Amino acid sequence: MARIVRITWDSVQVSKSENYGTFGGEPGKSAEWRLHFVVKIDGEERRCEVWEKDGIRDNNTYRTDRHMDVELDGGLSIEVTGQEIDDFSDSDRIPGLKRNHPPEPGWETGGTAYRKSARNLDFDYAVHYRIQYLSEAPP
Ligand SMILES: [Ca+2]
Ligand SMILES: [Ca+2]
Repeated sequence: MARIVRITWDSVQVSKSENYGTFGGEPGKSAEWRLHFVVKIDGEERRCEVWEKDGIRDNNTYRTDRHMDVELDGGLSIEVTGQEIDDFSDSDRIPGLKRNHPPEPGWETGGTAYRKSARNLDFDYAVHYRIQYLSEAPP
């Protein structure tokens, strides 16, 4: 029986939430974000949750506070993809991120915290998350 790991998505730290302005930019000063938090084993999706929030502004951190438990019966990786929602045109793609996670000693002792960022001309953000074992190591 493989061990169970918990991936806790703590927060999204937004440095640049959109390109605002009159010429083809987002109206106003805040944006509508939708992120997909994905956990994969051996490249196959095991868990996915959507986090949606309006009123996303530059230089703010937003709590996401959700977790996913998966059986670690292969190589763990995380992935985030997203869109910024627009009512009168196609939504904008928020740059995604992905990272492979070979097991680390810190997973045994309360978990290891990670930060992974992504950016392009219009968006810049980092996702903070933790990984820990929920079940004991086999004897
Ligand atoms: Ca937009
Ligand atoms: Ca928008």
